[in-house]
Amino acid sequence: METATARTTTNDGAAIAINHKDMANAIRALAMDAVEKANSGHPGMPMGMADVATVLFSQFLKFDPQHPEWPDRDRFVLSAGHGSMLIYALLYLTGYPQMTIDEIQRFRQIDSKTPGHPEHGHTLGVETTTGPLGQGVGNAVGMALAERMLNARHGDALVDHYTYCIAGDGCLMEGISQEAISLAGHLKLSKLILLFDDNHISIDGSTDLTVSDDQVARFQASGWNATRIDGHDPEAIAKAIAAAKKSDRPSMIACRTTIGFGAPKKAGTASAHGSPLGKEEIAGAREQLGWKYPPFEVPLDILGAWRKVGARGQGAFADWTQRHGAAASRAEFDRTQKGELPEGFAAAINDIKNAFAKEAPKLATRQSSQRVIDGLNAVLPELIGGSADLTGSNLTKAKAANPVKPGDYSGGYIYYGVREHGMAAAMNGIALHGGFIPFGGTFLCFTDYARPSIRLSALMNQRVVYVMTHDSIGQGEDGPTHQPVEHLAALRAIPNMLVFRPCDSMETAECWALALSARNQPSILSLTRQAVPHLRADAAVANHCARGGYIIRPAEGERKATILATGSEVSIAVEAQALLAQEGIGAAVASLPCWELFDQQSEAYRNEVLGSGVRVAVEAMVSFGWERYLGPIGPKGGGFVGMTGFGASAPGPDVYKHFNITPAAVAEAVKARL
Ligand SMILES: Cc1ncc(C[n+]2csc(CCOP(=O)(O)OP(=O)(O)O)c2C)c(N)n1
Ligand SMILES: [Mg+2]
Repeated sequence: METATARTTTNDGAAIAINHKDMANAIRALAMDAVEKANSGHPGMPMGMADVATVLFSQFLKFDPQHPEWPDRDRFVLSAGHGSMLIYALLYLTGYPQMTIDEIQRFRQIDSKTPGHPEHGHTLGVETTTGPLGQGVGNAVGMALAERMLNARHGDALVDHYTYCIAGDGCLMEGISQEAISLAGHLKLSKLILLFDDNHISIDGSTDLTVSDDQVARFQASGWNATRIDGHDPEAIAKAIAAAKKSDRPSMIACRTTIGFGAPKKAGTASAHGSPLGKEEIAGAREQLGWKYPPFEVPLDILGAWRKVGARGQGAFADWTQRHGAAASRAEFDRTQKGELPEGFAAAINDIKNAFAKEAPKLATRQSSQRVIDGLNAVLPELIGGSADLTGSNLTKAKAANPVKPGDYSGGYIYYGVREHGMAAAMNGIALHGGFIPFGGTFLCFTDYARPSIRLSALMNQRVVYVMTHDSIGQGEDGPTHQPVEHLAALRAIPNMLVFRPCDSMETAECWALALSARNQPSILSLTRQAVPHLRADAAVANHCARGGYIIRPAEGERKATILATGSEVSIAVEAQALLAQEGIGAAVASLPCWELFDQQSEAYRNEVLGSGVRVAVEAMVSFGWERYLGPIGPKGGGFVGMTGFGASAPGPDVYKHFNITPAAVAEAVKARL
């Protein structure tokens, strides 16, 4: 490898010469030493991509370690999250105050800032949690789109930055990458630059074993600008990035690299991928790289050069701060950056609820949701809707919302196409970027297609709202492929996720309000295709759903039983209550639109809602999870009326009858236990 000299500029614009090779080797040494000390981790990728990262950070990336949350910073996404030591080394070297050499030495240990894979919200400077391969590519697309959308609202003075993403062979093999790449190409996200770690190696060995794609041609086919370079040649890297920045399309740079670059025996092989190199190999690498220093020691001149790189952004940050101070839209910009809801939000929700209370409409909850979306459109401009090609079914588009188009990002509605996984990952990116609250629709059944990203919304504490309609066998004719039965249980199992299943228009408005108010949590809104009766007779003000569950119909006379239900089955419970009342049996109906919120209530409140008598639940899903409220389910235990297997194709009401999810069945289940 040549000893190239990269040029960078200091804060005051003076050019300084720094030794590229030493700077890149500092990354390599920290990566191999940290993995060795932890006796666990992935040295190969950081060692291979050290040259690319050094050029990117020292010459291009706009960032300021003192202000890691600067809204107009360039975003750097390490999609190949197993190479976490790459970003940790960069954060340390460029001087993020939190990332000390101690933290590098505590790589992969409890409570360190250097967990096995980069975790957003845990380590400053980590823009998104990566590790599940391909996710970062989808996040980067969302970030690049958010940048353009925010730019359309606030102009170049406040928003004008790039999104860089490092992705490996694995990321590009994952299906999600195709959805993301295709969407980015279509939308012409020209400020998105993907650096492909083209090292021909993954865990099983050479990528020849598994993939023959021409990646450059593949990206070009999706409307990207794509080139191939030597990923160890700093000048080629710099030239390619500079060209990419000028492109009118998103850019992919295939950087041909050697995994574990510098390791005498393991370089270029899968054995450099995911385990410590070992003492002998590390000693050999030190020699080969010309790195004479002990573990975790970066000599002052090299560290100093890196710290100058870290200081490069100070001037740009100061300039931005001035522009921000003078910006006409500053208040709105700051509010949406903080993620605060506007003053008019509560009033808008109340208006919607008042209208529902007055009309008492018999609507599908997806239709009620459409009314909420329309009602919030003017008040909540940061709300960015979308659907994975089911706009007319999910009813996610506000009538007044304009679509986001290639080159025109002023709209508030994204036609994601049939790309559920890509949509969810992009929504994570939009939420992470800041300035917006994304929501997107598909059928509840197809949360499976987006689940890995949904899980990451929860893990990253991101406010992403999943509008999931056609939420049961009530969907009808499309049959069991389209009828969710296990999905609510699976979604309720995700920590930090709010799963809402409102029963009527009033609850739909309340659940939307709760989802939007949950600053650090994603939400699922599980909504019906079919019309449901209006059940809530009360005036609008109190949000009953805020407690997750409540008595929607008290028992007439002595309360011998409680019927628990969610969503479309609450009306079945109410009918069952009437059947029981005819026989003099008092039963209360509890609506449980959000288990997670209900479980946070006091034991006394929960006991009051659940009742001390017979408990029977009705939900057109499998019973999995209901034991927590019913105790053991069985003839002598709690009753459950719902699904035990997959659904069937027929008109919705017929399917309910076929599976015996009826008021009579619920009433029978109560009586059998009295
Ligand atoms: C979705 C997903 N599947 C599997 C893995 C396990 N895994 C981690 S790295 C890796 C190989 C990735 O190959 P590549 O991106 O080429 O990384 P390199 O070996 O070049 O560092 C695999 C299969 C993962 N992290 N995420
Ligand atoms: Mg690879």
